[in-house]
Amino acid sequence: MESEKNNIKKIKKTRVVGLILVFAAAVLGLLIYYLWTKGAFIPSYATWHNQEDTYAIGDETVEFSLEKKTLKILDNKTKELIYETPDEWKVSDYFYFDIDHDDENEVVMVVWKQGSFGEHKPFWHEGKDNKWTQHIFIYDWDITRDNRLKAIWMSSGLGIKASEIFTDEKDRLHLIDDKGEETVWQWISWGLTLMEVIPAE
Ligand SMILES: [Ca+2]
Repeated sequence: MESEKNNIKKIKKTRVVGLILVFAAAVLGLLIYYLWTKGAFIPSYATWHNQEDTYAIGDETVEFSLEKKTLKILDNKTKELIYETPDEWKVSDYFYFDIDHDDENEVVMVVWKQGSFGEHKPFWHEGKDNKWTQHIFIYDWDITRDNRLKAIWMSSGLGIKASEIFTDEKDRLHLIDDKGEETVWQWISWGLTLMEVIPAE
């Protein structure tokens, strides 16, 4: 009788421990998922910049502020927020220069986001498109828009592990990957074209 009671106690205890473990695993899973959506597992080769610049564009003077992976554009006088990148985007760097050689500067952002293709997942791509990938987004400055930015070129996932990106005097983009290999990209007729590969030293 006593041993039967003990057995029942043991079974109950095992059930409680089992439930606690299931609960803990669920909480851990939710925590990992939450951190994942916040970009906590973006690869460590990503280099995050904080930067502020002021530009006179047309009749406006605006402030660009990149901080905590968010790019904001503000009216320099009133400090009114003109544009802010969505929370789902993590901005590692940005540039304001004439990438397409039309004598007007573009806003170029280096963005980490979940999903390589956004709304335009190609039909041949199977499975979920929710990995964190690195993108280059290019915008014209458009005074007729409240947020001033008109998207002209949005890359899908780069496929290069770009650790650093910089511009040169020919308005080209240089990408340095996690192994030190450098690629040079130039706007030719539409979009960026690979011009040169400089191997790592
Ligand atoms: Ca331009």
